[in-house]
Amino acid sequence: MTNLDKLVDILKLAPDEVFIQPHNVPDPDAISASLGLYYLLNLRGVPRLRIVYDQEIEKANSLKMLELFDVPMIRAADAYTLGAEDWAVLVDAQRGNANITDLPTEEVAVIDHHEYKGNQGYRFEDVRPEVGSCSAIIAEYFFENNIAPPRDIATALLYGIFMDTDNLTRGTSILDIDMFYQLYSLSDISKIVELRGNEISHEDLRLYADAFSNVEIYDELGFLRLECANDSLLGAAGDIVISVAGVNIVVAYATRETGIKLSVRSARQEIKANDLVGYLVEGVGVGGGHNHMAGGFIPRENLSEGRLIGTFLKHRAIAFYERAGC
Ligand SMILES: [Mn+2]
Repeated sequence: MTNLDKLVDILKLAPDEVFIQPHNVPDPDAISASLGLYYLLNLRGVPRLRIVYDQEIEKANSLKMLELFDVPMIRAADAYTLGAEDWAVLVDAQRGNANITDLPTEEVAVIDHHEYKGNQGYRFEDVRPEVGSCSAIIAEYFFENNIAPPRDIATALLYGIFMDTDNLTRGTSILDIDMFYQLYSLSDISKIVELRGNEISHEDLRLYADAFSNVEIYDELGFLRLECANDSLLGAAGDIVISVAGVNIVVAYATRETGIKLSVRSARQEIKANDLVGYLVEGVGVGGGHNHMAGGFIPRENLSEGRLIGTFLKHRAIAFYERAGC
């Protein structure tokens, strides 16, 4: 029995609808993994299937994906029939993570590539932190069951692998490379080119320009402040700063009304992004992620007025960096 067989057997027992739920503000990897899984479950006859997500999709390439691949995703606020009698399959996220809203559904299954948070009552779990993208895991569900992904889905999955592994250079596993290779010949490269050409919007460009003008560097550490509420830009801006010569670790942050949003990148083996973010938010917030990329949040009420957030983060990041003996 393959993973897909097991998952389908479970989901066929669902009392009502089955929602595929990626993390909030879905990125290309979350969107393509959800789309691929939707296709497979539909093909295998799981009834009353939908994809639901919370919060706004902000990035230009994510929006372009919805349009190019006709992704049937709905916002939680528009899912009128969603309730406690429905089941959910979490994709590219796990229960208890800061980046996913706990909807009224029962979370019966999880497919993810983030750090394993333990079984949270799932009947099915496939969590592989060593894999660089959730799209590669879903691509494997196709190939190990001898199901050829349709061209659009192959293309979406290929792009998901591309984005989450930063063009096969970040946290890439053999599975990502294998799946990349298998998907490549089935994909429409002109759509990948179109997506690459839609990675930032005109408005993003202005926000980036402001942010890059205030980058501060301390040895290999880069600090970056974004003056906007658009969370998904934070990670993307961090990716650009980490490509600066000499910078190997980036702490990017944005202040919002409710608190401080953090995004951390590390290209140094000795400094794990998830450990660094954990240190930054210790006692004041939540955070987690992978060795190379991680995120966090500090609620505003946990920061006293006298503590300047930039100074607070720099102080902690430098302490962590120096303790690691870098
Ligand atoms: Mn992912």
